[in-house]
Amino acid sequence: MSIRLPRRRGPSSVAVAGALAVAAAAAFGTAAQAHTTHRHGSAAAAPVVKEQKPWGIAGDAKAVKRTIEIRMGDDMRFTPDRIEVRLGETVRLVAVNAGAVLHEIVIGTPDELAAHAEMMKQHPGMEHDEPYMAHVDPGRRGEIVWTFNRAGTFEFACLIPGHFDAGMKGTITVRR
Ligand SMILES: [Cu+2]
Repeated sequence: MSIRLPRRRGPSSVAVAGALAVAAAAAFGTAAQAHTTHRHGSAAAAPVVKEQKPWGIAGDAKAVKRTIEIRMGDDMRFTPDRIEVRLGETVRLVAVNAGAVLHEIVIGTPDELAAHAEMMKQHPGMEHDEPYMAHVDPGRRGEIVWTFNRAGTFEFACLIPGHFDAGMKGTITVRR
């Protein structure tokens, strides 16, 4: 398919300005969406953007071979608080909120999680949604489908102010 465009000697400033406006609008649209689409477990949400992270990449539900249920309680504990996966394994993490308050599970490196927790303290109303996290209302369950394609020791944590400091975290070991 070919589209004929009128010949130009160079990019007209109008065209450039227009392109920039479109790009800016797209960027703002994405940001706005990221801050309003918050509810997890709604599988009908926008398609997951697969971005490689040091702790893996968003997984395909079809590739899931194992489901691990993790209970979250108001005692600020995850049960189990240690999980082991094989390098390359795609796992469905089902976070069950057995408590009476909101909890979340976020996967990352220890440094990344600590920095994120600090940011949440400074911006208490902050809402975010990434394929490596799930926010779970009391009595509900949330899911993360994640491919652990990087070996190492990672963590999962609840970054809600107070919860992280109370030690609400666990360890994920990815073995070769
Ligand atoms: Cu929590």
